[in-house]
Amino acid sequence: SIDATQYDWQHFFHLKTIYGWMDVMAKKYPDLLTVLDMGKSTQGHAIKGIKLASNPDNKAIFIESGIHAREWIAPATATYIINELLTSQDPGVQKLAKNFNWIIFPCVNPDGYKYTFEHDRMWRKNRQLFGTCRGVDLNRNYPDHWNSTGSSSDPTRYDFAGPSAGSELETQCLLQFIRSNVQKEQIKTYIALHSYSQMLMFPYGYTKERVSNYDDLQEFGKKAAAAIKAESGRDYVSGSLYETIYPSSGGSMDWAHEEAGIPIAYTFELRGPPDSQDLFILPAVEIQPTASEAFTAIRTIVEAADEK
Ligand code: ING
Ligand code: ZN
Repeated sequence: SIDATQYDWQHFFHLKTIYGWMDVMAKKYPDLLTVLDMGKSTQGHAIKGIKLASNPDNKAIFIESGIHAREWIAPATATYIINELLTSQDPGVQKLAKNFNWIIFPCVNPDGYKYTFEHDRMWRKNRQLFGTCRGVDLNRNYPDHWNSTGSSSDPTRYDFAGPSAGSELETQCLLQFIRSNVQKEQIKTYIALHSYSQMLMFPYGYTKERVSNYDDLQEFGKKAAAAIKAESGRDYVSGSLYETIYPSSGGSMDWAHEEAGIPIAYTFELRGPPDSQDLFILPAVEIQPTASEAFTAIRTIVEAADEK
């Protein structure tokens, strides 16, 4: 086990260190923080998260990160947000921690994440075995217009959608968690964290048709991008996923919006490195500013939606 001083936002950490830190924080803030477990991955690792709850009647924000193993900035950003919500002296942040409950799962693909530390830094998928190759792209495996566009039926590909919709244990854990908690916890906002591209995207991924609350999501996204620009000078683009990055189906965000009925749903693409051919390898000095601007964007979206 670790103590809290061994965790920071100047390094990227192994899965077990992230989990150890969550346990430490839950011990330190027993009235606010609970460690959650949504079930086990293909290789038997627990998928752990936290719930920060000041009031059982609050509406909740759900954050998922690390669905793609190599995007290390995503889990680091998730733990940064947990820490800010618990320790910030900023009255605006304290208000968000008090008026909303936060359910955050930093690493929803633990097998893949572990593999990027131990064997292949550029691994993206889970580690399910298919004959001689491995891995489903978990962000193509969700049961919403599954494998209809921007995904592959070929297990050797980086964007393999899996043998069927929702085939993967990691997907099933998340589906079951959201299905059984969305009403009870009043989850109104769903954020998925990825890298790299500096984008704030909302549904749909599978079609260019406009989602019913397109105007709201576009407005909140634009406000969030402006808030990032004011904070760090970085340019983030906001728009529907289909029109902003590329058409793709079976992503968690489309499912969360369409089937789970969570109205406010975004996928963030965080920073890549300033200049490098390996765009997933962000220098650790970038963790703090990247995580900070992502949290600013989330604050902006949550506050703008709350005012509507
Ligand atoms: N981008 C995302 C990907 O899964 C995405 C974009 C998000 C597609 C949500 C579909 C649904 O490809 C990265 N960088 O992973
Ligand atoms: Zn990704």
